[in-house]
Amino acid sequence: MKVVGKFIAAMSLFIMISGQAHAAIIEFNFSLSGDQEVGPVATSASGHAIMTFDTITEILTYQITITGLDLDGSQTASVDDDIVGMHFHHGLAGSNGGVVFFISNDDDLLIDPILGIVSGSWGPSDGISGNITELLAGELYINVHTQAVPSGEIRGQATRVMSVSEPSVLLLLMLGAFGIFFSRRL
Ligand SMILES: [Ca+2]
Ligand SMILES: [Ca+2]
Repeated sequence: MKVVGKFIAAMSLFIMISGQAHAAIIEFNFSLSGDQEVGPVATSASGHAIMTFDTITEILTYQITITGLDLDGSQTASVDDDIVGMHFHHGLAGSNGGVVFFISNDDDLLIDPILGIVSGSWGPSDGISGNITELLAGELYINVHTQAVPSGEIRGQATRVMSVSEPSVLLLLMLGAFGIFFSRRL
């Protein structure tokens, strides 16, 4: 039992250290396109999103660059390309889900219609708290709705960049597997 106690203590310490190592910035990098819509939309518009999530402050900072669409309705004469809504939705790739955050309502939203850049941050004050598990699991997507395609013209699944601290997760899994093996021998 002493050995088991020591092992549990060591595991606890490792998880604590590992947990601290994970109090970090998680990066997302993904594209938005018509073919990610359910069903696919034929469009020349596209987008790219770069986001970071701070695990301490729980603030998601996003920057979405969009080409081929009109962010403020004054960039082109046609109304077809006017963006009428941008949201984070909850749903896996290939399926539609409900809105979890209205980007247009973001309190610190910045829009540069000439460069086609939308940026802001979604944090606890914006109601991110109930969506963090889904965000980190890749279950959220950004949908850009236009006059021409109100259901969504381009879409992108929020996809994480493998962070540098991932190897410690692998190490933890290996240690866990070793622990199971070790405990069976006792
Ligand atoms: Ca327009
Ligand atoms: Ca905000």
